[in-house]
Amino acid sequence: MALLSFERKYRVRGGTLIGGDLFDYWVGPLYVGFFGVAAAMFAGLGTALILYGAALQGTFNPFLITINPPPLEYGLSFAPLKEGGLWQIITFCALGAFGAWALREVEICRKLGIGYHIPVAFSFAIFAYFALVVIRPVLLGAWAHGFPYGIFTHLDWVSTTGYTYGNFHYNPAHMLGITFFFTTTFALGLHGSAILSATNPGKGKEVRMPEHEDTFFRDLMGYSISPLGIHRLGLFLALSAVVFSIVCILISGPYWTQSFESWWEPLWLLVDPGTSTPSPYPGPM
Ligand code: 07D
Ligand code: 07D
Repeated sequence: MALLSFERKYRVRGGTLIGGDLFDYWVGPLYVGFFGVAAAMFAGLGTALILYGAALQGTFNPFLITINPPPLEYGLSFAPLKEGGLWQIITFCALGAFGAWALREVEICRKLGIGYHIPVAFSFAIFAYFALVVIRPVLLGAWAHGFPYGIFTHLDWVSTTGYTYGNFHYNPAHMLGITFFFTTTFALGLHGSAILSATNPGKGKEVRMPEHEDTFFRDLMGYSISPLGIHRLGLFLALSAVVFSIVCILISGPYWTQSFESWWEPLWLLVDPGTSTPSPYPGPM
C-alpha cells in the first residue's frame, strides 16, 4: 500500500495513554497527542530559560552560551535562579521533554500496532542523561557534579571529569562502552552497504532479494545472521554501548575515587611485582 493511502487508513483516533481524545489529531504529517503538547511546553520553557540565562551571561553566541549547575556549597538543595537554579529548572524541563517525547512514541506505536522497541531504545539515552545530571550528582551529594549546558563547556566538563580519574581510558566500563560504540558503527556500515548493494545495484540492473545478502555473507565467512537478526544485533550493540557508558560514569566518583590505572593494579603486579605504574610507553620522544 502506498504510504500516503496507508497513512489515511491508520490515522484514526484511539490508543492514547491518557486524556482520551484530547489532542488526538495530526497537524500536517505530525501526530500531536497529549504528550506532543507536553513535550513542546517543556522544550519551550527550557529553551526560554536558556535564552534568559544567555541574556544574564551577556552572549547569544550559541558556542559560548553556558548554563552552569550550582556551586558545590549548595549541595543537593535548591539554588537561587542566577546561581544554578536555572540549571536545575532546565534539567527538570529537559527530563520532562524527553520523557513526554518517549511517551508520544509509545502512543504512535500503539496506534500502529507495532512493538515498543523505539521508545524503549530512546529510554536508554534518557537514562544516560538522567544518570549524568541526577543519579551521579545525588550519589556524590551535590548538583555541582552535573554537566553544564553549553556546547564547549560540556566538553570542558567531560575532559575535567575524565582527568579527575587519571587516564579515563583505563576505566573498564568506558572500554566496553567504546568497544560497543565502535562495533555498532561497524555493524551499521556492513548492514547499510549490504542493503544498498542488493537493492540499489545501479541503473538498469535488477534489484536483488535478501537471499543475495545472506549468500554474500555465507560465502564470505560461512554465516549470515539473517535480515531480522542483523537488526536484533544492531539494537543490542547500540543499547549495550549506552549501558556500559552509564556504568562507566556512575562508578567514577561514587565507587572509584582513584585513578583508573590503579584499577588494574593486580594485573600490573602480576606482570612486574615491583610496580604499580602500568604503561611502558614513555610518551613522545
Ligand atoms: C546526530 C542526533 C541529533 C542531535 C543533535 C544534538 C542540542 C544542543 C544547546 C545551544 C549524536 C542537538 C544539540 C539541542 C544545543 C545549546 C545550549 C546525535 C545525533 C545534533 N551532548 N558531546 C555534541 C549533547 C554529553 C560530547 C554535539 C546533548 C555528555 C563530546 C552536540 C547532550 C557527554 C562531543 C551535543 C549531551 C558528551 C559532544 C553533537 C545531552 C558524554 C563532541 C552531538 C542532553 C555523552 C560533539 C561541540 C551528536 C561536539 C558533541 C549535544 C551530553 C560528550 C552539541 C543534547 C555530557 C565529547 N554534543 N555530551 O551528534 O561537536 O550526537 O561538541 O545529554 O565532540 Mg555532547
Ligand atoms: C548522555 C545523550 C542523551 C541524549 C538525549 C537526547 C535533544 C533534542 C533536538 C535535534 C550517552 C537529547 C535530545 C537535546 C535535540 C533536535 C531537534 C548519551 C547521552 C536524552 N571517550 N568519557 C563517554 C569515548 C575520553 C569521559 C561515552 C571515546 C577521555 C567522561 C562514550 C574516546 C576522557 C564521560 C565515550 C573517549 C573521557 C565519557 C559517551 C576516545 C576525557 C562520560 C557516550 C576515542 C579526557 C560519558 C554516560 C554516551 C559517559 C563518556 C567514548 C575519550 C571522559 C563511551 C570513543 C579519555 C567523563 N565516552 N573520555 O554515554 O559515559 O552517550 O556518559 O578518545 O560521562 Mg569518554
